[in-house]
Parts: sequence; structure tokens; C-alpha cells
Amino acid sequence: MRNRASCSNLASLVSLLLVAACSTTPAVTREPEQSTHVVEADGKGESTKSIVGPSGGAPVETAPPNVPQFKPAFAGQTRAPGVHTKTAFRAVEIASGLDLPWALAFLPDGRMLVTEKHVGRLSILSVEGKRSAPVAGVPRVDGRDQGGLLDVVTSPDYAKTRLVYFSYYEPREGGNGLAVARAKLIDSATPKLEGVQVIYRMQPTLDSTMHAGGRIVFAPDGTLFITQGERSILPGRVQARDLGSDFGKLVRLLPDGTIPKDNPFVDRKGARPEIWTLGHRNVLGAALDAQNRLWVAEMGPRGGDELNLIERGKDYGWPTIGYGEEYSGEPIHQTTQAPGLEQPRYYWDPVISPGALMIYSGALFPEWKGNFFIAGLSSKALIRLVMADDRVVGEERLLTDRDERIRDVTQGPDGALYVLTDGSSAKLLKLMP
Ligand SMILES: [Ca+2]
Repeated sequence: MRNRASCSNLASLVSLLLVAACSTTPAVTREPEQSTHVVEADGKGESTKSIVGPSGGAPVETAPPNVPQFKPAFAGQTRAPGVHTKTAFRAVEIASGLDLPWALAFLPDGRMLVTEKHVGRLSILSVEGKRSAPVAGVPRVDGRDQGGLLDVVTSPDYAKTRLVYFSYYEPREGGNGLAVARAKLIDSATPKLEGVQVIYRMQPTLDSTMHAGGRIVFAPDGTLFITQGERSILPGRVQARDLGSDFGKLVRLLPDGTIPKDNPFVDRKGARPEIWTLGHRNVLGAALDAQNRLWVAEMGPRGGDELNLIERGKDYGWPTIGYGEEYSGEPIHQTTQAPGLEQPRYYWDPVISPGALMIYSGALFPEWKGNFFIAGLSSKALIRLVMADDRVVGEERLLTDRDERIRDVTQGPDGALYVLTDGSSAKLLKLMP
């Protein structure tokens, strides 16, 4: 088998690459943003008030690029003009002490499901942030590094079925791999999952603790998308554009895990029928826009984080093209453009490390309608993007005064933004006008 051969041929390189890949993304050295926000105490955790700043101009990124020889494919593909929100807002801490949380999902009554990745714990948070007993019945997870219990979402028909879907790095014989399961949530004082059914298992199995992907997005047509990474280590990376492998692919399934008949590669010999798009590095952020088109925020190497508009069957190029380089400074790509390979709508060099993507559709912040919000890990910011004609025309970094890695951002049913910070004692913040 080609994959297996690749593994053994490249085995000597693997340990070296692991060392490089497992080191955390280099911290972005950045002077504090101009003082657009002040921190105040309001008696209930910190609050952050926005001050109306000057209108846009210089890009928010002032550090030099890691790969200056790579130039954008079109004007505005990186370093869009900086903008300042005109809407004042507060960030109120509603929960703390979360152990490496990864995702948040709302129940119909406003309570929230929250995952904590390394310990593989699912809990329910009250509207006030009080945590339930752990939800029993979560499968065993491989919680090393970037693995563990990852996303959680409620089924679109949750009110009727009580089904929740969740993703995790699944320990397997000979390695691990991303899995997605669904189960009925028994929502009681001692909550539990009932009838856990694994609907998807990334193939092949490989032992990697990195680049798990794992974001789950339901589309209005009843299908669901799952984002995946290419596992980081070279035997995985070389499969990112290989249709025989799930690594580095977005997949599209029906809610029971079966394959939609209109997936792009169902009739192609040797291709895995679940694949929707290929050539991704590690996609943790994914969201539908007002036209129900899927956008993803993709973790690049050093330099080269990407925002991509996802279109059926297309190849997003990793690792053949891109705007980054190895953490060692060695080149990955010969070039940034190639026929048949999609260009990112926007990229960042230096990176922001996108942990999540949310496209705002609420009424609480009229100014922010249609804006893209990205949880920035190494950039320690909530990144706001103003869009026009599917391109970024303004960029802002919010919450920079907190100096905290941002893991996740979700829009609540009340139109507020709910932000999870990262780390072993992480917080849930609610952003309100
Ligand atoms: Ca790409």
C-alpha cells in the first residue's frame, strides 16, 4: 500500500518532524494594540469597553512576514486595512476554571454544552455559568497534545430527538484517528449520553497527537461537514491531496454517517466517497454564511494561516502551495499559486492560529452583522473581519488587553458572543453591548 510504504520510507524523518510539529506555534511577538479598549471592573469579572477609534487605515499586523518572498495573489489578500468597531461592548466572565475547553454549544433554553479536551469531559453550564456534573458516557479519548474531546453540536432536530454530535481523537490499535459520534443527551441532575453511535471514523489509522481538525457544521440541507487535519507528521502530510485518505479533507455526511449521493467523488475509483474538499492542513474553524456557504479558517505552518471559501470538490493546495514555511525556516512550498489549486481569500503571515470561526448574524450588534470572528490562539485576540464581495476589507483585533489565547467563539441565541479562552484554567466570556 502506498501509504504504508510512505510511512516506512520516511520513518527516519518522522521523529525529527514530530519534534518540530509538537513544539507549540511560536509566540507572536506583538506590541499591544493601540489603546482602543480599557478594562474596568464591574463587580462580576472584568469588563472591556470599546472606545471609538479612528477609522481604518494601517493594517493591524505590524510585524514583518516570516516569508517575505511570497507575495499576495491579489490586492488585499493579506494585511487588510485596520478597522475599529464603533460599538461599545463589555466582556463579562461567566465561568472560569475550565480545563482546556474546546467548544461550546447552546441548548434551546440557553444553557451550554462545553467540552474540555484533554480530560475528555462534557458538561452543561447554566446560563449563569454554573457547571453540571460531568455528562456520563463519553467514549474514551486520546487526549494527548491537540487531541481529546473536541467539538460538540446539537442536532438541528434536537428539540425532538435530544441528539448531540461530538468529535474526538479516538484511541485505536496501531494509533488513533478522528471520530464523530452522536448520542441522546439525558439532561438530568446526573446527565448522561445514551445510545452512543460512532457515525464517522477518519481513515487510515496513524499515530499522531497533532492536527486533529474536528469541527462539525450542520448545513440546512440536512448534511453535516466535518473538518480534519493532515496529522502533521510527514506520513500524514503527504496524504493531504490524496483522495484515498481522509487526512487533510473536509468530509460531508448524512446525520447517520451514510454518504450523500451528490458528494463529488462518489463515483471516482480509489477515492473516499465522504470527501467534500481536499488539500487542507488543519481546519479548526468552520461556519456557514448568510447564503449558507461554508467558510473555514485554517491553521498554516509558520506564516500562512488561511481563510478559505469552501466549494464542492475543490483542492485547497496544501502542502503543494501556500504562504508559509516550516518552523525550522525550511521551505515547504515552491510557489504560492498553481492551476487547479484554490487561493485563500485571505492569509496571515505571521500567523494568528485560528481556533474557531463564527459569522455573526445576530441583532444585538447591528454593526457586526456579517462580520467574521476568529478565535486567535497565538495572536491572543478575537479577530474581527469586515467582508465585502467575499474578500476581507477590514481587520480588527479585539480583547488584546486580556493577553489570553482565545480558543473558541460562538454566537448565543441572545445575539451575544461567547468566547472561550485557552489553557488549564480557562474562562467563558460573554460579550455584550
Ligand atoms: Ca491552501
